[in-house]
Amino acid sequence: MRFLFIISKQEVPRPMYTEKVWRQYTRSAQVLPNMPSAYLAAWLEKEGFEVRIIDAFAERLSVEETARRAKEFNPVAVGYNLITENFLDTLPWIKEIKKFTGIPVIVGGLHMSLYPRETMTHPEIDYGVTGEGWRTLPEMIRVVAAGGDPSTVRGICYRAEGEFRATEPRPDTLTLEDVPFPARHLLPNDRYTTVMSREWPITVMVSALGCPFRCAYCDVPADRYQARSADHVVAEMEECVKRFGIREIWFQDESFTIDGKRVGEICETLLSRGLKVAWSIRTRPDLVDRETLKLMKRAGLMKVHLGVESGSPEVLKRLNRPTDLEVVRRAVRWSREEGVTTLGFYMIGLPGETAEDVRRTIKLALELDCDYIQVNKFVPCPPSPIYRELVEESGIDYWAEYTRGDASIIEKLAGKGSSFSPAELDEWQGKFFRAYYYRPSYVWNRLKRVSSFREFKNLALSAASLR
Ligand code: B12
Ligand code: SF4
Repeated sequence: MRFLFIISKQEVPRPMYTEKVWRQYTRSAQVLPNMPSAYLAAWLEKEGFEVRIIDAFAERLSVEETARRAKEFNPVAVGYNLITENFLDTLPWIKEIKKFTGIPVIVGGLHMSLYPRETMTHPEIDYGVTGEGWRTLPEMIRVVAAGGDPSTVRGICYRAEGEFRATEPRPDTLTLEDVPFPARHLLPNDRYTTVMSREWPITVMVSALGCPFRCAYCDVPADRYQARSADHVVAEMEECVKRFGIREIWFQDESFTIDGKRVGEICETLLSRGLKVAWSIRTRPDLVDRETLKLMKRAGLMKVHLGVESGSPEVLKRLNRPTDLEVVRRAVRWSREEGVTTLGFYMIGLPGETAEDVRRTIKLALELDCDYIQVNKFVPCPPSPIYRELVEESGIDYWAEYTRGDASIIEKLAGKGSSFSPAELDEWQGKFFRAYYYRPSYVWNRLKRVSSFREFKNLALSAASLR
C-alpha cells in the first residue's frame, strides 16, 4: 500500500520579515528537511507501507511537476505536515495537486490540534489527524484504501453530509525513542542548506521536543517536554554521518541545554565513539555555562543560537524572560572564547515596546557582536499566553480566520501591542539588519572566514536582500 508525503514550497511566514528578506530567505537562506514527514515515513515503512516523500521546495519543483509525480506514484493518499503560520501558502498546492490527481488528502501537525474545524472548511482536505500520528495514520490509510468508515478511526476529523466531524481523541502513546529514525533515505539530503552552513550536506535533528518554560510570547506548548537519551541521539547522529554522509547537524530543540547532565552524556558519547560531525544548537543565554560549552565544543559544537530577544529589561519582564543582560553578555563572551560561532535571535514590535526599547536592543546587539543575528517582527501566535489574551480582548481569533482563508488579517498582527505601525516595523527591521550587517568591520571579519564559494554566494545574496 502506497503513501506519499508532499512538502510544498516552505515559505517563511511573511509578517515576520520584510518582503525582500522573506524572498531571499525562501530562496537560499534556509532549505531544511521536514522532520515530521520524515519521521512518519520511517514509521509507515516499518508498518509495511511503500512510502515516498516529494520535497518540492528543496527540489524546486513546480506544483504541476509535483502533481505529475504524485499521479505517477499513485498512492492511496497524500499527506501534508501543516504549519499554522504558512497554511495558506500550502493550501494552493493541496488544491492543485488534488485537482490534478484526485488522490485523497490527509493532513496533520500541531496546526490540526489548534484549528481542526477551520482547516476542514477547505473541501480539498479529506481527513485531518489531530494529536499523534503514529497509530492514527496507518489506520487511516487502511480505511481510505478499503473505502471504510472514517468514524471508526480515533484522533481524526473529516466531513460527512457537509458537516464537520471529529472522532474521539487518541491518547499519546509513543515517544521518539519508540519509533525509527527519520527516513532520510527518502529525502534529497544534498539539497538542504542554510546561509550559515559551512559544511554540506546538512540535516536537522531533534534531541528533545517541547520546552518546560513559559515565556509569554512563545507558541511552544508548555506541557510536552520529551527528551531522548544520549545513546539514542548519538546513534542517529552516527547514522547521519555514516549512512548519509552528513557533515553538519542542526539541532532544532527549543533549548538544547535544559538538562546539563544529558548534554554532558551526549558529548561524552560522541567523544568516546570518535564521531566527527559539526553541530549547532538553540538555547537560552541563562542555560549556558562555561564548562558545558567547553565540552560541547570538544564534541563538535560549531554554533549556538541564543534567544536574546530584547535589550530592554522591562520588555523582557513582560515576556516572562530573565531580565539580567549580564547573563546574556556572559553567554556570548564564553561562546566566543570557546571558539563557538554565535547567532543572536532578536524580536521587534513586542508588547509595550517603544522606539527607545528598539534602540536599546540594537545597541545591545552591536555590543554583543554575535557572528550572525536574526531579527523577527513579533507576531503573536497560538497557543502563547500573549495570543490568548489578544483573542480574549479583541474577540478575534486571527489565526482561525487566517486558516479559513483570510490571509490579509495576519498583516495586522505584526507588532500588535507595540507602539509601531506595520510600516514602521518594516523600517525598524531593515534599519536593524543594516546597522548590523553593513558595518565595515563586520563585512571584513565575515569575509575573512568564508571557506567556500557556496558560502560566499549565500552570504552575498543575503546581504543584497537587506538593501
Ligand atoms: C524541526 C522543526 C523545524 C525545522 C524543520 C522543519 C520541520 N517542520 O520539521 C525547521 C527549522 C526548518 C523549522 C522551521 C519552522 N518551524 Co518548526 N519545528 C520543528 C520542531 C522543533 C520539530 C518537528 C519534529 O520533528 N517533530 C517530530 C514529529 C514526529 O512530531 P510532530 O511534529 O509533533 O508530529 C506528530 C503529529 O503532529 C502528527 N503529524 C505531524 N505531521 C503530520 C502529517 C500528517 C499527514 C499526519 C497524518 C500527521 C502528522 O504525527 C506526528 C507523530 O505523532 C517542531 C516542534 C515540535 N515539538 O514538534 C517545530 C514546529 C513544527 N515549527 C513551528 C514553526 C512555527 C516553524 C516556522 C514557521 C518557524 C519560523 N518562524 O520560521 C518554520 C516553518 C518552516 C516550515 N514550513 O516547515 C511550529 C509550528 C506551530 C504550528 N502551530 O503549526 C512548531 C510546532 C514549534 C512550536 N511552536 O511548537 N521547524
Ligand atoms: S521562548 Fe524558548 S525558552 Fe521560552 S518557552 Fe518558548 S521555547 Fe521555551
